[in-house]
Amino acid sequence: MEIVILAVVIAVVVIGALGGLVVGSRRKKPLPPAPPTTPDITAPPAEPHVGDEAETPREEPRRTIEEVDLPGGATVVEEAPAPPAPAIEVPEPTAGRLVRLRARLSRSQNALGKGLLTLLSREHLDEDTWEEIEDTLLTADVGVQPTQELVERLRERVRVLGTRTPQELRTLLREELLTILVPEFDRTVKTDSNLDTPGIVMVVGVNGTGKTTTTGKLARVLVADGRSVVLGAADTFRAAAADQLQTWGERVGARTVRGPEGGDPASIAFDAVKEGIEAGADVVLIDTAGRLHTKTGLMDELGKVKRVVEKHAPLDEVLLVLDATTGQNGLVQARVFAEVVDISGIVLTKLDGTAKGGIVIAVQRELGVPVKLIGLGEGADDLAPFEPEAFVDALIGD
Ligand SMILES: Nc1nc2c(ncn2[C@@H]2O[C@H](COP(=O)(O)OP(=O)(O)OP(=O)(O)O)[C@@H](O)[C@H]2O)c(=O)[nH]1
Ligand SMILES: [Mg+2]
Repeated sequence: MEIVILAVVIAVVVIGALGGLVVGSRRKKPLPPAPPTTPDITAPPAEPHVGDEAETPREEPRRTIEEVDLPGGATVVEEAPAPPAPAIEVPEPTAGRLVRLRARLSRSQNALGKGLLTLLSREHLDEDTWEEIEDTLLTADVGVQPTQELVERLRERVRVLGTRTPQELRTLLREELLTILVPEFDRTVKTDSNLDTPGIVMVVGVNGTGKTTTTGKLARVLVADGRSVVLGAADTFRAAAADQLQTWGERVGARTVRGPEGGDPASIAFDAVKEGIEAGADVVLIDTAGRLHTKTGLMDELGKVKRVVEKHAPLDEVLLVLDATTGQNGLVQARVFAEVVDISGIVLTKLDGTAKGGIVIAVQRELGVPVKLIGLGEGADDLAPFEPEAFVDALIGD
């Protein structure tokens, strides 16, 4: 009897324990790694499976420029499918940018204008004073030839003027600085092709001058103006270079054509233009690797990039990016680049960080090519069209 009771007790305990285990295991079983009861709201609607994930980016249709919502565009996306696509920025309009950024220019350049005005206001403009004026201009990298011309003209006009009020001197200096900046240069960045193909712009220069940044900023300017842009990452020295450009592009919805690290830059540039043509883009911007003008091999490579791209269509604009802080060495660079790729415009960067704004005058003189854009900071919209009048006003104040 006792054995029977014991057996029953054991049976009950065992069944209970088993039941518990079963329940316990039942409780555990419905908890797979990704519980269906708490759907991941960030997951794309297509519900990719673990194995699919690696494939997804490749399978996805690549984002094309047509999908970009241009400012003022007619299409408004009503549905809110929440794919975690990066928000596309709408860059600032370019009109009046130099005026907005003028404070930066005057901060760094004011010394030049103020210095000149102070010297010119001296009661006796003797030989020493004129020499000081010359030195001030030379220190600001205006260059020997333009400095001499400027001083000669000022001397002559001051002599003719006789008495001089501060206002007269200011007007005089303003006019002469403006003249030496050649205001009649056409400074529009040519991004329109006369053909059926997109406008093609190539950006060149020595290392670290701001080519990629400028290309990115320029893409923003174009997108803000309602143009569609394809970027070509023809800097294959470092994968990071293409990433850097692509990041700029993604911010405004421009796609980037890139190739393998160490690949042939000419073929990437060629592909970028091909892509631009196929996509019906308005402009293709080609960023190139920084190269020292003294390295003939690299300079030849740049010449090749140009020739290969021109199998599609002629380049509409070749922008040489010069770092304003490098001073006179920039002129030597400019000369060599101009020989190899026929520069059509100059971008002077980092003018926010130097008092040597005179390089604008010197470089235009040296190449006979206009400064078209100036960089006034690292911010995305810190690129301005170069306007001689606004520049001179920043130098000497209104
Ligand atoms: N202050 C200031 N910094 C600038 C300006 N333009 C570019 N830079 C900075 O200069 C540095 C170099 O810029 P990049 O655009 O990478 O130069 P890069 O010519 O493409 O360089 P490489 O491709 O290595 O030859 C970055 O830190 C930029 O933010 C400018 O106008 N003002
Ligand atoms: Mg670069």
